Amino acid sequence: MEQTLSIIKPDAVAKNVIGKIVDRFETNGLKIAAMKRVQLSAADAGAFYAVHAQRPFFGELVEFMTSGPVVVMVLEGENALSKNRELMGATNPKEAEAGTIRADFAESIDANAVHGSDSLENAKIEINFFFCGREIA
Ligand code: IDP
Ligand code: MG
Repeated sequence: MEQTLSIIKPDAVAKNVIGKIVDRFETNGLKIAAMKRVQLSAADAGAFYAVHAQRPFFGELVEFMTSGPVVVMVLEGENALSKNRELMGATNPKEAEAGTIRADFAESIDANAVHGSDSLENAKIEINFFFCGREIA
């Protein structure tokens, strides 16, 4: 069984579509093994996205990710990581395939509704960033 980290970003939380996004995961065979709603500080968002620190959009990304609460989840299931990436769609919602979360709920390349881990190694790091052992069940 694979685990991956998902975040419902501030734009989607503000649109009140948490349930609709969670439904995509459950309908497609992923289990919500952990879930909480949190307000990230700039330090939190900067640490979480440290891999992007040198990218030109890093400042905007931190600003956006702290603009309102997010919902962080551990998704669990067979091929959970690639299944989640598939359900998310492309980073730029304008390029995302029809029926994906980003095509249906996102407006722009920065405010793109969801985050998903990009490798099993990063998934482990990202899950540990947000959750302790007893919160994953
Ligand atoms: P991903 O979320 O599809 O894995 P990444 O390349 O890892 O995409 O980028 C992380 C996040 O940074 C994106 O989800 C998006 O919010 C933001 N981002 C990526 N590229 C741009 C850009 O060109 N301008 C503004 N924000 C961007
Ligand atoms: Mg990424």
